[in-house]
Amino acid sequence: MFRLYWSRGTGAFAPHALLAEIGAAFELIDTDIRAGGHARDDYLAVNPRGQVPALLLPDGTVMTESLAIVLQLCDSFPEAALLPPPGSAARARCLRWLAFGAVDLYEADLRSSYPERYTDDPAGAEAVRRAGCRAVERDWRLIEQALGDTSLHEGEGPFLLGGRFTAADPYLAMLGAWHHDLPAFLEVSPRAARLLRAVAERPAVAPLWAQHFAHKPALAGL
Ligand SMILES: N[C@@H](CCC(=O)N[C@@H](CS)C(=O)NCC(=O)O)C(=O)O
Repeated sequence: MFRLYWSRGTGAFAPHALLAEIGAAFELIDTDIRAGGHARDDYLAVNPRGQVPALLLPDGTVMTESLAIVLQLCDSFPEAALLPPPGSAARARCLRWLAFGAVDLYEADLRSSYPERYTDDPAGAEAVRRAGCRAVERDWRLIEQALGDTSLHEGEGPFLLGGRFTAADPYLAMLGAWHHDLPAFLEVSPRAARLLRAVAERPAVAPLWAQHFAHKPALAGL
């Protein structure tokens, strides 16, 4: 049994969505970051960095880092085919945009959400936040372009690989749901909006999409 330490609307969404897609047995452990659950000693013993998500594998191994968790789940359930075969161009595209999301865009989101952590000058926090928002917007322009590249597409469809759902899709959709200006973002990014909608509507994901993001009115009209 997997144990996912989660909090609503956080980086726990991507592993949560994949566990649901796979149909794996898992238990959710609420680590509500709004209530400081990530800073409690019992959680710091799991992830000393005090961030969610964390995943306890069935053998008791602790994993942190959303990207690593996603890749571990893909490897552990090859029959779910959540990534194309190793070495393929299609897998390369998924890995490229997963890493871009986890390393560049996630970090830009954190700068816009926690600007005070990125400067020791309290007066500079607002400028850090604005720069983080600009980086988020720049990164989404690149993803919007990538979603329009149909050279590797398997059929018409909304996902990074066209009609084929992969682990990259819930990861990117999660990052999209965090955008600091959702109405404007969805307006100027029709392909991203379509991706978010398609992920949100997947039968296995829909209930947990609501668990994570129902509090965001701008996502209601996807
Ligand atoms: N690199 C980490 C980042 C995790 C992260 O920053 N999680 C946020 C929620 S999305 C968090 O725990 N924030 C609480 C805090 O940093 O105090 C990952 O990909 O898992």
